[in-house]
Amino acid sequence: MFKTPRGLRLHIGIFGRRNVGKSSLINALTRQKVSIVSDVAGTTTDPVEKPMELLPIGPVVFIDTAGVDDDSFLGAMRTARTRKIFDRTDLAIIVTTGEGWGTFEEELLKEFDNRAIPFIVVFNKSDQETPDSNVIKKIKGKNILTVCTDATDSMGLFDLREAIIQKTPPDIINAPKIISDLIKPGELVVLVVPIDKEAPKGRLILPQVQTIREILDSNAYCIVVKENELPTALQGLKTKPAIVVTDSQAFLKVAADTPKDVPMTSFSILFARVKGNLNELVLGAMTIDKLKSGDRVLIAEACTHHPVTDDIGTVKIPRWLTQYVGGELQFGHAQGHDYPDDLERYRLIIHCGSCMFNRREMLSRMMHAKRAGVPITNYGLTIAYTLGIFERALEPFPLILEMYRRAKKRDSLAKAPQMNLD
Ligand SMILES: Nc1nc2c(ncn2[C@@H]2O[C@H](COP(=O)(O)OP(=O)(O)OP(=O)(O)O)[C@@H](O)[C@H]2O)c(=O)[nH]1
Ligand code: SF4
Ligand SMILES: [Mg+2]
Repeated sequence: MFKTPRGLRLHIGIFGRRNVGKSSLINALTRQKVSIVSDVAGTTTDPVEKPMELLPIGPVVFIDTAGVDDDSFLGAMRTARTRKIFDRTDLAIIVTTGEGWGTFEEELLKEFDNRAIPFIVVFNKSDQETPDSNVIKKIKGKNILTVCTDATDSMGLFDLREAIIQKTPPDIINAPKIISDLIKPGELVVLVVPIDKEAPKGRLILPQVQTIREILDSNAYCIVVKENELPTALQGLKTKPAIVVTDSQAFLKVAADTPKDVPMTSFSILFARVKGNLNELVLGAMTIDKLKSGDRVLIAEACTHHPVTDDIGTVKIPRWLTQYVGGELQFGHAQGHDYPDDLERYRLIIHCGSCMFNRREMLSRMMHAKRAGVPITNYGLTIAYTLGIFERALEPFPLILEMYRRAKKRDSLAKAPQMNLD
């Protein structure tokens, strides 16, 4: 059966103290025994993910978490893991019981408020405990949506589903466009896909497939070529393409082979708009000019594959960056959902296109970077910058190009020696 990739699903995280019935709720919502339920506090130790279709929202993934109030050593490790789930939660469900509301739940509210994550409060075990009326009054005063459930008897689940639909963030329903705002119906797009050692066997990767799908949805059409076939393919065309999109590893060759009047960019720059914030990532790339020998650079990749020879994250980007800076840099690497807590150590973070992540996880990473005062950019922008084709790669986005030019001007004015007016 066809499965929607996780990066495109609404991530619903279920949080709360131990034993309040988080796992029982997930099992009741999905009508499956996804998580082990027991009356022993601390039963769920590792996050459990359950993808399902929740109409009318569509594909979602429920994430069951370990109880967060455990203060033993092992509990602290669980807590750290559960915290990481905050980073990818689009919608949170805080589970408590009638008599269980306390400072811990208030802390969860604060955390979600700070992160602008919408949430619902569920009073579970309502067959045993009635929520304290003062607590209900206080929560409702804050305009928080509450639901009472009995997970053992599936009571209140209809209300909970309704609440989830009501609280689903609109950017999930109206996800940012990959390419459809850059093309018109009937136009042609040329996609350049190198088939090298990193290419998976027998298939294309997700960003390429999603881009093709959106071109088709826009009633436009595309051709897909390897970088060496691009000149022949362009020569054979009767119509000029609306845009050429390349894997950023072939950027330099594709920039040279694409006529100057045809806009050109990379998949990872297109995805910076979908998964993160292109403006900020463009400004982040400007830090490359400020890097000095000895600076630490973090390279973060959402995939957890073993590096291949000439791997983009571990070999190519470090090599291009070192050549550009003209001195040795210190590189740190993060893979999958792991992301260092001590970001302050780094001068710059360079992230992959994060097609495997949901948008929230990339935005959370950008938020952590901002809080630590560390600029962040992505692979495609870094490659374009170090190869001297940054402006060319931003031409399809005139407003962002304009913003970049203004920021560059400000930087060079700040660097210029001040005139002595005495
Ligand atoms: N009476 C009643 N019991 C419930 C309800 N929901 C869960 N339980 C029981 O409460 C106990 C704990 O349920 P779990 O679903 O394992 O709780 P949890 O929050 O996942 O617990 P941890 O994984 O330890 O954090 C089990 O014995 C459940 O059968 C409910 O609505 N009513
Ligand atoms: S490394 Fe990043 S951009 Fe590349 S396929 Fe994996 S998640 Fe997607
Ligand atoms: Mg559990």
